[in-house]
Amino acid sequence: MSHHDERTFVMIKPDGVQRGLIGEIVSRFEDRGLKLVGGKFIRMDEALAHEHYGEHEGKPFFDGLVEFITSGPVFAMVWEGADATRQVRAMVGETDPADSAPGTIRGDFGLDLGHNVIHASDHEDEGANDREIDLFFDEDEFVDYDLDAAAWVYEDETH
Ligand code: D4T
Repeated sequence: MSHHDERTFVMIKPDGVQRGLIGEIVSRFEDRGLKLVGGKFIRMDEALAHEHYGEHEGKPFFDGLVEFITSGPVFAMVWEGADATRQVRAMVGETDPADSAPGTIRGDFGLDLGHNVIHASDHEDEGANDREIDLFFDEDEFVDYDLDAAAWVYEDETH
């Protein structure tokens, strides 16, 4: 079942947590048929924020971004499934909620680029998933189990 086990990193940002959207967002990924393999509710410190957003260091919005992402708890998760990285990014929408289609998470729950509710690893940046998963999770924090619903999500899974 190797093509069903692609892992992707997702994080509900402080605005999403404060607005009570954890349940709604988790439901969307569950409803899609993805499998939750790891999750943690944490407050990011500055060092972690700098590492996570290192590619943006020096840009005008960087300091505000670090301040925002460390301003309250985030809910970090790893989801698994076929083509998971690309599918999750499509469900998340564009970086700017104002450009995001209705039906996407940012298109349904955001209006402002600086408060875009959720982060998900970029499928066009090949190393992003592994890098971000490693940054937030240790290997022993993943839960190994069979998701029974997978037999009904995937045609080639056995019942
Ligand atoms: P993240 O990384 O948060 O999922 O967002 P994206 O992958 O969709 O977009 P990104 O890395 O380009 O931006 C990271 C983060 O910075 C905020 N931001 C971005 C901002 O406040 N002002 C800006 O001009 C840009 C480009 C929003 C997301």
